[in-house]
Amino acid sequence: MKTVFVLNGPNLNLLGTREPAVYGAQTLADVQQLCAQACVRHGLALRFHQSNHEGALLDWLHEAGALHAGGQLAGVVLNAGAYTHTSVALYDAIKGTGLPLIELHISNVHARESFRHHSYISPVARAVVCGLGVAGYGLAIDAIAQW
Ligand code: CA2
Repeated sequence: MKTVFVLNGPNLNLLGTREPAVYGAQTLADVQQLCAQACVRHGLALRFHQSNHEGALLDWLHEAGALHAGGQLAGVVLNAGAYTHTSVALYDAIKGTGLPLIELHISNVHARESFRHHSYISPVARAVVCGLGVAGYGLAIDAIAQW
């Protein structure tokens, strides 16, 4: 059974507690459940994580990279939060490991502040899902299951 990593960056632990107009009312636990259901549908194992620390995200990307090298990875869904717009380190990790990865944003970042329009992840992502709310997580896993 191949594994899907779903990685969530800074402040996404606050999902469902504030800014419901932007991010919706569902919590990160709801998102984890939605991802687990999508993985069951496709016969995939799930690793679901959130951290407010860039280094933790890097460590999980490296772990996913090791699984990828061993042919045991289905793909990665990464919502890097604000690190999307700042992190050369995440760019380097994804590029260096050759990870098959979908960049995900709950909100439509292009309809928001201009500092959210640039992404260090997009050039090294296979696809970008943005603006579909938390439903995007399930759709991203559906896409990975077809790779
Ligand atoms: O739309 C997305 O998924 C984002 O990746 C979310 C990030 C933001 O910095 C990106 O530009 C777009 C922020 C996550 C913060 O999540 C919160 C949720 C509820 C309350 C406060 C923050």
